[in-house]
Amino acid sequence: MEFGKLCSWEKQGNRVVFQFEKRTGRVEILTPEIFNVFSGVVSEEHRSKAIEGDKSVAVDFTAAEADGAVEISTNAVTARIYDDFKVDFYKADGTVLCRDYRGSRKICAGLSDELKALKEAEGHNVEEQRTEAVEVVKQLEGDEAFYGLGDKTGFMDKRGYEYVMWNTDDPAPQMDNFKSLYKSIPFFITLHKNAVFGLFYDNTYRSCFDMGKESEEYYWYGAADGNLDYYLIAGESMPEVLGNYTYLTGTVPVPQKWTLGYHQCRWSYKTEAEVRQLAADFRRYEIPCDAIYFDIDYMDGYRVFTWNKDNFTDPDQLITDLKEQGFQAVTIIDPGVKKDEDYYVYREGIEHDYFAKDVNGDVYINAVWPGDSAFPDFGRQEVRDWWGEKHQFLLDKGIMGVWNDMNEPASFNGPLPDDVVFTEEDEITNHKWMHNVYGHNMSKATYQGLRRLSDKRPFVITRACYSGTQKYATVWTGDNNSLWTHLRMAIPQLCNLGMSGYPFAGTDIGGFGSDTTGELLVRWYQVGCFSTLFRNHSAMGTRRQEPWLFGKEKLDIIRKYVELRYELIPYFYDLFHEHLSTGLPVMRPLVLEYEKDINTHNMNDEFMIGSQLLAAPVVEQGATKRMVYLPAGEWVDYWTKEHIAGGQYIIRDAPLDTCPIYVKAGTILPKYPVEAYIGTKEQKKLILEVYAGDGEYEHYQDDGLDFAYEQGAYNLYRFSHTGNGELEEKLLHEGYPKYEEIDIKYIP
Ligand code: MIG
Repeated sequence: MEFGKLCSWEKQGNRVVFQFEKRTGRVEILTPEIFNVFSGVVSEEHRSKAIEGDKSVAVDFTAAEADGAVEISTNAVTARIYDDFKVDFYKADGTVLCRDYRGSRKICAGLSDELKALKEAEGHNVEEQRTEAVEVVKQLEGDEAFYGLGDKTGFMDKRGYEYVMWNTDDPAPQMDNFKSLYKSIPFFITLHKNAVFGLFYDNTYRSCFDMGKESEEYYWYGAADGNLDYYLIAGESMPEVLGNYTYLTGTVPVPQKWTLGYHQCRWSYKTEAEVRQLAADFRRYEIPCDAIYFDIDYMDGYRVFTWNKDNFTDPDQLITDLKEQGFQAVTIIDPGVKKDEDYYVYREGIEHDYFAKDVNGDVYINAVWPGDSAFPDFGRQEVRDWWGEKHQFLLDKGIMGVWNDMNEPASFNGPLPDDVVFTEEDEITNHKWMHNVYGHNMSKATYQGLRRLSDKRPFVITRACYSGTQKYATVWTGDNNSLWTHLRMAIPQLCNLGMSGYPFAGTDIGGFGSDTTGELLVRWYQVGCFSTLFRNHSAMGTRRQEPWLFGKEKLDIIRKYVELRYELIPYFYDLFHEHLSTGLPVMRPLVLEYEKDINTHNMNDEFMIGSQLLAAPVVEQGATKRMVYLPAGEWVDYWTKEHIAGGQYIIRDAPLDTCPIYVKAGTILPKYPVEAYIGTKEQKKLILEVYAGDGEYEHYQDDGLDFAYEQGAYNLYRFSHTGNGELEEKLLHEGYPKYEEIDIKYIP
């Protein structure tokens, strides 16, 4: 994209429009802290899937020429725009946020002479540049750390790595060198010594994020096509930046309470007898559990919205019985619709022209689980509406959640060609444009369908998504393996999802592919009980990994952590309520809470739950002790109740039954008594653990089920104490039956 010299500029409402020699560009001021940089290629206006509605507010800003640039200022941010549409951003006090790089990129800039010579010998032109249609190169000021970017492999700080946004289903073990996974969330937060900010590149084409791998001088973003369309998101702290990002792209609605319980999955529980046995085993071994999953084998020949009547003679009765025992059923739904003239979903899709086409105008067919299949063109509202209505079939059976898989979209006969015809609302376009939002549009269709057809809060889980899908679906990280490296990776992966607007997420506990061990499984539960989606899942052909299959000692430990999760459900629920107004995740990397403390900047094996609990799980085979970093402040060991000063590393015993957990002094921690399941019943008793110190806590209570809270059917309590164990209670909002009992436990 070449712009050339700046010829003229003018203010138009909340935009400043620039005429360069070769192209126009503009800067739009949405809020004092959110600036958009835009130049149209495929459209003159934004075509955002992530941002819904107009997010701009009335902002006072100035625009004037100064020192060879046009300077745009709000009370929080100054942008300076130069020739070639170079843009530099500063805080109001003049601190640099980020500046466009003025040199030209060199693919081998980061290589030693030796490596360059090697590359040349291999036939590479070492001076050659790999350029993209849309490219933004930012100068590295020196000490940047990068967070976010969704579900990418590796560690918390993404500095020095390169990633590709192209939703990908790759069954190989996902290691640090993987550039793309299932999700495309083109947003990251940059932290440097004096400032923090976010960049959100809202373009759905295949894109590259080089976070300072190619060079020590710059980091760059490039997209294969589409508009130059990105947001500089400022804020005084990481939480503020994240709050501004979720202001733009949305937050996760408060979920049904039972979804925060424990979920059991397997590819697949294949027969009615097997499912009944599973349910009975949970109650027999006294492992609390709220959800049982039906993977692809429940269907008739993998035809979505059908049921296999050979293996499940009476699914309606089965689901009713499960519900009576406190289990909610969740079914998988893939996007591929089997090409079969005798199958109603395929026939309807053909009749109404709902499927993607090839360039010749024929329905595009590729193979997935059902064999040859057609792909719904979810970019159109009428297709989403149709798909949504199809869920009546599942709701009639009492299904409480829908699990969307394979929606990258994955395909068995090679990838979908770039030119497969898809629609973006009213515009005919192609796979290249729509690939990364296929899962987004499918999740939206599912969410909206469930919302229309039922009064309950929709529970949708998706594997593929884009920025903004958090409004419609929970996510899991796809096909990990039963590897210690993957248990270790779960922490940065989930924390970075949280930093990308996805607080509701989980990994397959125990590992999906390959065989787990008892020790690995136990350690995985000790991480998983703190992840918001708490689900054990494993692949066909691998060793089974239900909690009771590894002997009594391990079963007892697993029960201890599942029970801990059930005690903490009101805390998790409160954190979702808090997320609504702040955008903050539930599971948090330490850096989000303590960004000024450099020890936290690339901490990959500890995390916070909210701002009050810190977990330091063991993620190394054989380890029975671990080093724990406690940030400044006073902490209480959750197990021994010993007080420990923060701002230091300590060594904690961590035999197999111990996941070190610390509570901030003064915490008021809400708990429920442990039960076999949360289900849809009312909680009558609240326990408050009050830790010595002083503190304040807001607790939210509603029916955990439907949307009555929108009409005020909820309670909001504020509890506070000043150290003597006396608790003060204030009801900030009353609209729901109060607890019959609040049990206060003072912990000195
Ligand atoms: O090609 O439905 O990630 O969770 O069990 C594999 C079968 C298809 C991939 C999902 C996994 C699920 C499996 N699916």
